[in-house]
Amino acid sequence: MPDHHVPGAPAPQPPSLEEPVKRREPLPPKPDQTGPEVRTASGVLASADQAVNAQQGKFLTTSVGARLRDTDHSLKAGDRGPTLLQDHHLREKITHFDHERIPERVVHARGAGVHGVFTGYGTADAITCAAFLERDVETPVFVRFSTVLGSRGSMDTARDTRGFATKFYTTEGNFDLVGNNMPVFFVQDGIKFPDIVHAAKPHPDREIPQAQSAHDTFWDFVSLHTEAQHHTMWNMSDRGIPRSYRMMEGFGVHTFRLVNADGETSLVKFHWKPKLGVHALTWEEAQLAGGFDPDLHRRDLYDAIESGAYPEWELGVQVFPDNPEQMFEGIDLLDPTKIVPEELAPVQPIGRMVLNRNPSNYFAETEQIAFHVGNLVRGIDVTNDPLLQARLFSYVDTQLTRLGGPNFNQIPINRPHAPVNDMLRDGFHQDAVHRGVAPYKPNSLDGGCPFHAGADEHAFIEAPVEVAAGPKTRSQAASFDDHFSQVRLFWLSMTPVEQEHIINAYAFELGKCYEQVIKERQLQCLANIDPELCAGVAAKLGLPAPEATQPLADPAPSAALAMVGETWPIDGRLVGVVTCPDCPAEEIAAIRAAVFDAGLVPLLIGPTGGTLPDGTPLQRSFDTARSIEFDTVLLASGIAAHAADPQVALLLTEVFRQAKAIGAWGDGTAALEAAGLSPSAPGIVVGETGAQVFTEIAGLLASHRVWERS
Ligand code: HDE
Repeated sequence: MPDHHVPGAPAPQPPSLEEPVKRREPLPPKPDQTGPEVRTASGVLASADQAVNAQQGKFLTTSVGARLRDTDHSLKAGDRGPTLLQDHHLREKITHFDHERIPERVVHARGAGVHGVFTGYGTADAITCAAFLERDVETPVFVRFSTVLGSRGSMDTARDTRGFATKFYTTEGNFDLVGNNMPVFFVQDGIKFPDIVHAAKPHPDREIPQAQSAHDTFWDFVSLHTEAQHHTMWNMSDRGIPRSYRMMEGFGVHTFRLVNADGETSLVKFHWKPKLGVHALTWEEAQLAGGFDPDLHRRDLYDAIESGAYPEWELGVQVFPDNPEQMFEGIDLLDPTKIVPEELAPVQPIGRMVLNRNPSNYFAETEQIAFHVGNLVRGIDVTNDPLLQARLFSYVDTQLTRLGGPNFNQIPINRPHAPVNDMLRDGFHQDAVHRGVAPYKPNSLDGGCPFHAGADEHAFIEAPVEVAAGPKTRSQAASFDDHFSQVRLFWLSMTPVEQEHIINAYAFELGKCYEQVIKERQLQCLANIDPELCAGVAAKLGLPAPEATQPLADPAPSAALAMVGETWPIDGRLVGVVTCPDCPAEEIAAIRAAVFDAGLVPLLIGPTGGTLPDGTPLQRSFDTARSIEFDTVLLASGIAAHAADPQVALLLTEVFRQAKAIGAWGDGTAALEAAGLSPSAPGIVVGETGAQVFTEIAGLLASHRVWERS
């Protein structure tokens, strides 16, 4: 016996009589105790190198590291005999496979996530003490973009709202900004969320249609529950079919409460502003992509990052005084179906986000990330918005089923970059190896650890705002009752081409409904928004346009809502170059170099796959190229022999119809003629050399489309 102590002391040190209050690090384990060596879930010693989380070693092994000789044949009684139950490798392999899937998200199931970094500008110091917003503080982030309605395998380009959820791994804990690409929501109160989602998801009997709102149950609900009309019009606008995740705004939707170092509060709405501007697909592109490239948006995001065209956003806030009414210029800040036009409250930039790393494993990162609107940091708090309040409950709850238990924040992608000492214990998939015996407070056995943090020790602040007393009630403020004036504001803020797209979208979606009465009911809603809108949709449906049943509001349009009319950077845009073995090699090399140098990506399209005679690889053949993936198409000199190829004509007519620029030099113009396109049409650039044509095309791309053609 090395010493004579009596075994069984519960802790490494005898406890004090009084509760310990002196701050100290957690106690070490008892001398006889040691946890397992710290290893990752993949059996490798933990280190700063991310590779340790990946599987290791040259040999195929079982999940507990035994090397395997053969994984191609099960263990049988003779080579024609039955499989033996003792084949533990077969059983492990099949059993694990049988359980590879987890429930997909009940909404936002389809998504794409990437890593990046956020840098604070320090411009928010006066309104919040959040450390990550301080000047030049860099914070790692993971952003997941998503559609709402479709299943995990659905198409990226369905007409839908897009999720825009950002996890900031700050030094004060994780802050999740779980927003959308539209600033308003369908319902004002979280208790209606299951209703709108049940209405918008596929019909429960036949489970169709997938990933879209063009069906009876959606329009049944939104035409009856008219507070949904505002969000519905955003969905019918071009915002519902983004060109790219890189070209979307993001919105926190709700009003949040910020708290500064002096405890003063202000109300804010969060906005993400994309460096590349806000751009959409055409409806034709969106539908074609559903078949030709259902992964268009995730491919675009990953490819842009891989090619070094890092997507960027500025985070900004609209700031409002925290008055007891929580109103601003007559707009109820707690009503998530309302915006505050930027002309009334400008968006003030507070930081910049650059997305610069793709995930290495979709499941581990994008699928297992768990966002929660309650993941707040010091200086950022919630308001009483009744939609936000329900979300505070929902986001933890849903992970219990989806991620299989209460320890989902220990999954690597969810782990904070701040020390955790939460006294939460055990449960399925517990990954931490806790020490100590006293996961309770107050304790003396663990030396009193962990301790409460003081106000000067970065403790989270619940702003001590007044809560107005009142009777318990299932009702809402009268200011929530206006369901139409801001929908009209949005409609009046659109340019004519955007208005035309909105009319077409309503007509398409309602045209897909079976029930006449639902179309009529929605037309009545449109009449209460705008007579021209209503008449336009009614004409396409072949129905009479009803009169408004209430006076139309007279809001001032907000130019900030329109997507057309400015020019933007064009980094990462895709340039299709139609070429063939007869094209002069030096010209193809020159145009590729010019496109790359401008920060865009050239994709060479040839009559077949393979390479050009000088070995330059072709990325697409006439069979595999389709209009949707190119922002512009160039016709190289030398393609005359292929000018009449029907696939080239199809490509050009689609690109032309989609109002995208087309360029041609030398005898490349023969393909224009064969496709019946006039070289003098708007947005068609013809020139002597590829470089000359490309320079002009780049200018056109900055406006996204050749609008006069649409
Ligand atoms: Fe969500 N929402 N939501 N939502 N939401 C989820 O959480 C919910 C709402 C949003 O990429 C779920 O982890 C309720 C508004 C995004 O992982 C779930 C209500 C906004 C994502 C949930 C809302 C959002 C979600 C499903 C009404 C924009 C994807 C899986 C009270 C501001 C996050 C999950 C990701 C996901 C509930 C309303 C955005 C079930 C109850 C408003 C971007 O918890």
